Amino acid sequence: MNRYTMGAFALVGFLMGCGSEAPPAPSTTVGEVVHPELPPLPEVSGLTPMPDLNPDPHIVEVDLVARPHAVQLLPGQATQLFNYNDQFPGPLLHARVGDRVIIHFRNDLAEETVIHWHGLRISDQMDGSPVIQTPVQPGASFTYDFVVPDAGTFWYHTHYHQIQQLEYGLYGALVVHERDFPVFSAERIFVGDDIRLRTTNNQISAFQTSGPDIGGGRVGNRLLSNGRVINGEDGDGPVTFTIPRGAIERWRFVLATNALSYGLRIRGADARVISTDGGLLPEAFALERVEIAPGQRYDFEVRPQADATEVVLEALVLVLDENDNVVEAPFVLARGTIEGETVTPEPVYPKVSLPATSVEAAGHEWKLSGGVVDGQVQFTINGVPSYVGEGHEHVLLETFEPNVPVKITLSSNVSPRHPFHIHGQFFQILERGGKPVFEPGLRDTVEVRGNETATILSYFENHGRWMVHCHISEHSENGMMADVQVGTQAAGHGH
Ligand SMILES: [Cu+2]
Repeated sequence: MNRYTMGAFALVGFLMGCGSEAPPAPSTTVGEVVHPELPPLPEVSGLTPMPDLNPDPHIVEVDLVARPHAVQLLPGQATQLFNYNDQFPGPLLHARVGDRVIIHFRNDLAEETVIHWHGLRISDQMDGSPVIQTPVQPGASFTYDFVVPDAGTFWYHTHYHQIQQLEYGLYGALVVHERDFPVFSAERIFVGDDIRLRTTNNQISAFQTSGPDIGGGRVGNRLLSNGRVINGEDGDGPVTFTIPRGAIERWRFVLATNALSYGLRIRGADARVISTDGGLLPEAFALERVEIAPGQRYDFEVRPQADATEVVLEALVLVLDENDNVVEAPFVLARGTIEGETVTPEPVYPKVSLPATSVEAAGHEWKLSGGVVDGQVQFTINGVPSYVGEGHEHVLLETFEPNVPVKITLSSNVSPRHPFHIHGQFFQILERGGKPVFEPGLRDTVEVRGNETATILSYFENHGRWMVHCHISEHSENGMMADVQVGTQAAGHGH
């Protein structure tokens, strides 16, 4: 992959411009609360979990600190990052659906920050919105405290000066297991990211305020898999492990890039998609590859093929070849060498049904656009730039009745793609360009491709004031971010 030069990603980036929870367990004695004996959560390999400080099996209580941290990404100088608990990616937050999660967060950065729990349908007070939560000052603490309502693969990340703080490494993965989770021979998690490093000293290169980085979002010159550099001969290479023949594994994948979308492919195994952003699917499906945009997640069921010697997880990424043509190149994120044998009972998936999609639903349109205003690139939703720079004021785009289905057509008349995220809610993707698509499962993020439309359906089940924005930080922080109100409950502004 060495022939793909630094800067190639950046240029290409610019050119391209309910749940799975089971019913509550029956109580054996009338009038008495009985906690059923729950099996311990399986290990999720790939990231170090946060130590749980609370002995109560239904409470996960952890310490989390954000601070500068140097990581040896490449030979030579260590790269100065911002990390959670001195880990890159941040430590794995691991819970079971219905658990109370308490995070004692301390900000040891020299700048303000907040944490967003991406995909969790919790209270808006705990969602990390800078409109609701006064950002945590340097040296200050904040306790996030919520019950996790849905099982799935989620993540947590800064929602403050996200262009820089996300690139600097303030993110981690969050796994919520189903109450009756399917049992696999192993579970693994992989977090994909990219980062732009100076070739001279391995430090994060300067942030641009105009040009391609803003137009299409900042794209790196290095690809990361669980914090390891995977491209270039000086990188660490993919995550490696062994996998026995006969294994049935669950692989979870989170894409934490600022702007870069991947194709994902698994070679050497029969792989099926079993879960999307919002948890397990009613029915798994096999595809040669799936597309994933910044912020989205997939879980795969992975069975090594009889004649294979390795199982490989690949990212398919657009790059420039030596003739400056845009081509797609595969990058190996993870490599499992097939070794030994095992017998794995068939995993038993809980029954999942999704909210109905063939329903009468009011149709709304959110127009995603952008242009240059007074020499400055500005992105808009329905013609209005909501959030620009330092002012944490969000336009209230819409008010929705809770539990009433709404169809929203996100239409883009500009060339860059917009992975659009709705906080605190799930939705399903119905159509692209007015035509039905097969993109099953609950989502909290949908990629709206350049000059295209995508139609989603949401029931807006979670009361509160919620951010809606492009997940390309360069777009959201230059205008493409607003709020919606669900129900009439006051959001209780922190300012
Ligand atoms: Cu965007």
